Amino acid sequence: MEILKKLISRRRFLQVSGAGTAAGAAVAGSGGFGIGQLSTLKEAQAATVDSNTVVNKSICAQCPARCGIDVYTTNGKVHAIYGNAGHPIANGKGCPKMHLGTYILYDPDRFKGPMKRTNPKKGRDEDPKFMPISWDEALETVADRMNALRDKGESHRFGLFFGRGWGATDVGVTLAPMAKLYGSPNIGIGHSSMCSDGSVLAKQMTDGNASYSSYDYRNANYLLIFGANFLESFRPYNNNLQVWGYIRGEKAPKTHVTAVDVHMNQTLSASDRALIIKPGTDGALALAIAHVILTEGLWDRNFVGNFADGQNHFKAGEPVDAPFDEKWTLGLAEWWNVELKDRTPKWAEGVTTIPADLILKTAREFATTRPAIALFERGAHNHSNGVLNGMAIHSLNALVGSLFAEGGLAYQMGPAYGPAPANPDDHLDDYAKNGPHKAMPRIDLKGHEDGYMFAKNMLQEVPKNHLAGKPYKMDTVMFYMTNPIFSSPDATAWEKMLAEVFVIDTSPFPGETAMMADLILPDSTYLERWQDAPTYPFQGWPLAQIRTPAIKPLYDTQTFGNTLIEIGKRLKGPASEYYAKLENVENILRHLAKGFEATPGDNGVNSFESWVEKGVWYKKPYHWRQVRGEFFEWDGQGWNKPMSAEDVKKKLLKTDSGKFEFKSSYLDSKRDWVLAKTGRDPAKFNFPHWEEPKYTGTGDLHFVTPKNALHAEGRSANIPNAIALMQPAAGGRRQVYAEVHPSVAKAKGFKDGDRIRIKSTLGEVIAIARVTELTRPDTIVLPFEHGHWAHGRWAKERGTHVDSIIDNQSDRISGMANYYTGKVSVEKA
Ligand SMILES: Nc1nc2c(c(=O)[nH]1)N[C@H]1C(S)=C(S)[C@@H](COP(=O)(O)OP(=O)(O)OC[C@H]3O[C@@H](n4cnc5c(=O)[nH]c(N)nc54)[C@H](O)[C@@H]3O)O[C@H]1N2
Ligand SMILES: Nc1nc2c(c(=O)[nH]1)N[C@H]1C(S)=C(S)[C@@H](COP(=O)(O)OP(=O)(O)OC[C@H]3O[C@@H](n4cnc5c(=O)[nH]c(N)nc54)[C@H](O)[C@@H]3O)O[C@H]1N2
Ligand code: SF4
Ligand SMILES: [Mo]
Repeated sequence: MEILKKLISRRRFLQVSGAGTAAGAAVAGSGGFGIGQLSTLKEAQAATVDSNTVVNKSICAQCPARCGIDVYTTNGKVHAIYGNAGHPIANGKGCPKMHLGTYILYDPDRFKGPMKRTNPKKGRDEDPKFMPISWDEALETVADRMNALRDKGESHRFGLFFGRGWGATDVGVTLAPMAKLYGSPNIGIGHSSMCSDGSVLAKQMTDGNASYSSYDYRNANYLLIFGANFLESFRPYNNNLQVWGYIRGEKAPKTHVTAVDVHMNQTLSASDRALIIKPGTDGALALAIAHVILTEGLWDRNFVGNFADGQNHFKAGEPVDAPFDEKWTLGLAEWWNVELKDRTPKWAEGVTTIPADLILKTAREFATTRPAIALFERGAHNHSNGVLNGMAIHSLNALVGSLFAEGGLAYQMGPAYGPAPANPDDHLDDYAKNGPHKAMPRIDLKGHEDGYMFAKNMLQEVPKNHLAGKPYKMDTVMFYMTNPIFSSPDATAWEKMLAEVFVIDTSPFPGETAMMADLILPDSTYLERWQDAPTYPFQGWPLAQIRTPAIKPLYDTQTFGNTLIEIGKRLKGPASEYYAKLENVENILRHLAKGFEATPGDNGVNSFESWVEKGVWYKKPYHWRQVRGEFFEWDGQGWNKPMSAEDVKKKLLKTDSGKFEFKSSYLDSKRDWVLAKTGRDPAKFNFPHWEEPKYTGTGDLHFVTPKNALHAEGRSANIPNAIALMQPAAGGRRQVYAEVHPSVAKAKGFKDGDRIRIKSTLGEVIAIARVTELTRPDTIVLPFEHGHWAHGRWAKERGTHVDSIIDNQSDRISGMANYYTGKVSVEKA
């Protein structure tokens, strides 16, 4: 603490003596307003000196981009947030949400301390009648329940569900080990199957990396974007805006962009070519592009290889039997024979509604404007055929040789963290090692034959399984940064479950989960807490940022990591020793930072203190590179060290074959299960191939409910500013509109601004129509995040809760929830 105090006073000193610099940095971050334009420099300096302003480094929490921020606090009040100029993702800049953090901190509806429910009845219309209690009582209550369940041999009936996990202090070192130490398969069910597991699994199936990709956009000459909203949501949004300015402005040659979506979002309107596709059919488009690349001989011979005789034998409609010498890929000729030979642009036009000539042009451009990247996200994989679509799209990267290449895509390296203060394996008792929980499946049936063998998580399945008692009933469930009762498909199913079990919420805000909770253990908001966060995949080289509290918690709240440590200390047996050794979040951070001593960051960060001061540790470059079909490792000077095939397999192409697999060995590893559950053709089930999506519902319109720039997942609905700025493309103000095509409005007899009723098999909702040609005639687009029945005064009962009418159907392979695959009908309300 001494060091910290010193640090803070040193920072204050710097601010006072160098006021011009601090103000200057802030001005640069705000987008180029000179202070002189607002007031004289003298006045500005005087104001800064008098105001006793402290700037703390932290991390924005409103989306997974994890931008480094400078938090300005004057006389104990946080009043401004700018991008951290020394942070490689933010670069001193912010997206439109960054500054809204002050509204989160000062949200008048925040919980003020721990509370227990006194009304035993639960439901939307039941006031929980929360009563304030002490932290001690709150923590004891949780530990007592956990200990009692364990005494009965029922520890699996305690679950901990989480959404946005940040890093070691809230998940890696605190939450995840609890599963082992206490003994429950349900500790640590994440929300990834409601988020973007479709892309993670598609990568795992083909190149063996269960991860999102990192991208080298600045050196790419072509971007082909499928169902990822690059300029409104795709990660890291703030940096995407910056990179876009460069690749579409300064860079010569300008990077060409073709974007594929179901409506004209901001990404499509800013691209060179916008392809408006029928929902669920991106795989067909990607297969046709692959078809053209092969028939026209445009594949990368260095990476993929070639026919033994050097001729191109890929001819539409004809199988090949000429020998093909593959280099870093597996199964190309077989893929052609079982699938690609018939996937002509003409065929794809019939499936996708995109004209064949545009498909042909896109394919030729993509393959000849290298380096080229094909990227995709939720739009492409939120369907029953999602993993197949993803595999087809990612295969395009292999065909043009973009994997691990300059201007291509790779995977993220982890930070050089030091070891945690304790090792869970040293604190396991006999129950932890051999208890009855060991034989229990997870409540979400992840990895179970009756469930989802390949899935990472299946949070959306929990209420269904619990209510059916299959595999069993839960007793106590705790939530960290997830609110599936609002955000999962068939969200209302959670209401029935949460009415039956003991619910613990850790949200600082009165969300829907909290309204069903028996106990509230409120987290401090992100501007009040210590926390670490390694980056989400960015440019491959490692980067780890730190949250430092800008102010002391305003209320009687506690950082979630510390809450878990305090619960852990109260558990019976050696688990408590583990948590006692962790001490607290700040201590964990100090241990992590020890790793930086041996590996100082490029910005000089080599200790806890310097990490706190700079807010980020990072170390360039990315260690590996593929150049014209050869792989090299960084040797300290350059990518000079040639890699052996075994090395490539171990570090980069982590499949059974050590190659990019068009023919997936990972999918083949559960062949019988896949065939039984999907009914797929045994000849092609493990190749990227076309399968009709299973649309849910019986209506005549596709229902698509994406994010927009002012969404902070489901978390920002109580921010009045964000509401005011909603949906700029469609002209929203305080309202969120349902975008409907004029032909639909005409046929159904309503006009722009009318209230409409949207009906699915699960129910109906009311929305306000924005009649626009920017959306397909067969699709209605209504952004997510609104229509809360709790979550604060501005969030409540404003807008439409879309997830209450979205069916709970998942991709059988990835487990990804099929958010964008429902069919609805609309009528004038
Ligand atoms: N502003 C903002 N940014 C965010 C977030 C946020 O809440 N707000 N959340 C973050 C999170 S958690 C995630 S997972 C990412 C997700 O980032 P994205 O995947 O970019 O987000 P979505 O809006 O879910 O979907 C992207 C697009 O898919 C389109 N789409 C729907 N169906 C189809 C289809 O069948 N084919 C095609 N081609 N397109 C289709 C939608 O119209 C939408 O424009 O965003 C992150 N960034
Ligand atoms: N229709 C439709 N549905 C979607 C999506 C979509 O695009 N369309 N997007 C999907 C995606 S990509 C995702 S990732 C999920 C996100 O959905 P969730 O996993 O539910 O995550 P959030 O909506 O961010 O909600 C997290 C909850 O955490 C609480 N919270 C906020 N701040 C804090 C904090 O500092 N500490 C703690 N302990 N709690 C906090 C809030 O009460 C909030 O309700 O939604 C999915 N649902
Ligand atoms: S991109 Fe995400 S993390 Fe970065 S400033 Fe915007 S909301 Fe915050
Ligand atoms: Mo997500």
